[in-house]
Amino acid sequence: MSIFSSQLHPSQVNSVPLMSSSVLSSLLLSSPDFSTPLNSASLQSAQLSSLLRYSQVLPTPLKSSPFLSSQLHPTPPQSVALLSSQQLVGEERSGVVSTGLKTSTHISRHRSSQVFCTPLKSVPLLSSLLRSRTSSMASMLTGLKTKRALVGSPESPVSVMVTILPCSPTIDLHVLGLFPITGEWDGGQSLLTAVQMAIEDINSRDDILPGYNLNLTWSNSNCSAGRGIRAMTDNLYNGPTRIVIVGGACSTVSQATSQASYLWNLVQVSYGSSSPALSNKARFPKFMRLASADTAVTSMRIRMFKQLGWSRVATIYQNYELFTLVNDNLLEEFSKENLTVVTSEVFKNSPVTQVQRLKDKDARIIVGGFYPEKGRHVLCESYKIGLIYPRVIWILIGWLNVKWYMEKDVTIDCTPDQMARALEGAIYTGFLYLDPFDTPTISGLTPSEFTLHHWMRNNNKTLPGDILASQGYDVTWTIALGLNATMTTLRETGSNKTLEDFTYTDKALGDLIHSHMLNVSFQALKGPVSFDKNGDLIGYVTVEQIQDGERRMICVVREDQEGTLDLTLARWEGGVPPKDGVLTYTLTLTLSPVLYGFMCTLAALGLLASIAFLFFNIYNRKVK
Ligand code: ABU
Repeated sequence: MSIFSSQLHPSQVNSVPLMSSSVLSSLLLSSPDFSTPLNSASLQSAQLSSLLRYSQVLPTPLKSSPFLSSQLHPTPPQSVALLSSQQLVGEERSGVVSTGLKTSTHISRHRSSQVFCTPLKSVPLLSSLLRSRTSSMASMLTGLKTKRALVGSPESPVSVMVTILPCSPTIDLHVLGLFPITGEWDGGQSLLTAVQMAIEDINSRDDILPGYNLNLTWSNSNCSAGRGIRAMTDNLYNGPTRIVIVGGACSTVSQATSQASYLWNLVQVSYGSSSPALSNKARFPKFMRLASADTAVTSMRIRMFKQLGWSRVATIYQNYELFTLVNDNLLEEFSKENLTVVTSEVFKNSPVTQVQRLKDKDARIIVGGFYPEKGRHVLCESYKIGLIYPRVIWILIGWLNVKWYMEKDVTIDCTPDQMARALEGAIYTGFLYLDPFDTPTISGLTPSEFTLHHWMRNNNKTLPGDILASQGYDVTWTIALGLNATMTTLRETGSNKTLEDFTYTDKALGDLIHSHMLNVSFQALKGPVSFDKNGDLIGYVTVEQIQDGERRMICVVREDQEGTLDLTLARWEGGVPPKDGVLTYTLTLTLSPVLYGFMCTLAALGLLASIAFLFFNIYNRKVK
């Protein structure tokens, strides 16, 4: 079974068949001269079986390649891909290939290294260089396109990309990336890898941007508007002309930078910013995103509240436009649906007072809007004053990192266990980031293959931003397809301009790129992707719940789909959803008429007796 056709969780990777370095090595060393194309005669049976073993870990299209199916290569190969084991463990071998040839970054478990592409005349040089290394490993796979594969031992698998590239000089198209590696939300750590993976895959394709090479330079935006602006301008004033900006992730950064980037004539495509404000084309004319605005979950939230019998809801949110706009939208919809807003608390720095007010107002269902850093403070304070499950259910946005509440934070004094207790039962409403049907994408990679390779690429670690890493990959394909379509139009219309002619002042070419980007539609990791007139994505929304400390999917619906949500997978203490407040009962107690009449008669007789005794006492007052 091919690992590419199976649904593997990264932790299962050790159980799949792997191509050992010795297999690759034998392939290299068995060919005395790499200028001689491989043919059936030069392949020993052991090598054939090695190749066939390798084919077991290759995706189906590779298995059916002429080379593997017939063991004959009909025409002399034009280029080869060479990997060395030293590269896989990180030794630099740059400079091996003469300049002017296309090289492409290749991934390893340990660090990036290079797959060199070279015409056959250069191969003997490379071959001897590789042979001089004791543990060298190389592959010569002719007639094959670039594919990801797993090599190494089962205990220590390495994700590699084997590449056969056209060996003609290519022109760099420079893309500027803005990633929050640190800051209030640091998801750029994971997204950067996803973008780099997509760039490698795109550069290895000869049908996307032929003759061009996408080249990413990136900066840490620190999830801060100021740092983002600084990073963008530094890059735009220095170095080569950038043709597009990828990012930011944090809306604070995207809003600040995209109010300026269009003045450089640049299209900016975000892989994560979800502020509703960013749909405003008057403010952000050339901004697009693969993320939906967070207001897209409002209707689903309200349907869910009604289904669960919750009509008293409180909100608490951080003072950023991203959260205030979502809160305003929610309150507006609440009033239309006659739902009660117990209180709506906003905070900038410390949320202590606001959390206490939630308790004073007996808030039970609380919608929170915050970045993880401030969110941890809210949760810790809530725990301290007893706002925890099952008394309280938090309703949060889905893009928060899976374990955001347990990330190391010296500014709070709650333990991870206490934080987990406070968040148990919480509901996340968010967006679908990976196609649940595992449909192969335009790159040939399926969502499960992406998850596996991305996880390995990050040294088998879970990183902040993992949850939406697929959007980094998809956004890069959006950019490549948009540029590819622009290139085609320029050629078909006989324009004397090319993509590399782009300048920060060429409005016509800038607008052409923008319009082609908006028209992009393709099968992405998150499913079919297309954009509305505002450059926003139309996607799927999800409900998840924290059950026993784990985030579990409850249901998925299209953003614009009406109707009842299937919440049967939600779990509650006692089997029923908690109440949204203290229950107030009005009881009317009635007496039976007979008892009432009897009591009234007794009362009247008592009254008459009292009056009679009064008169008796007055009348006899002088009697001694
Ligand atoms: N999607 C993660 C970051 C959210 C935002 O700042 O828009």
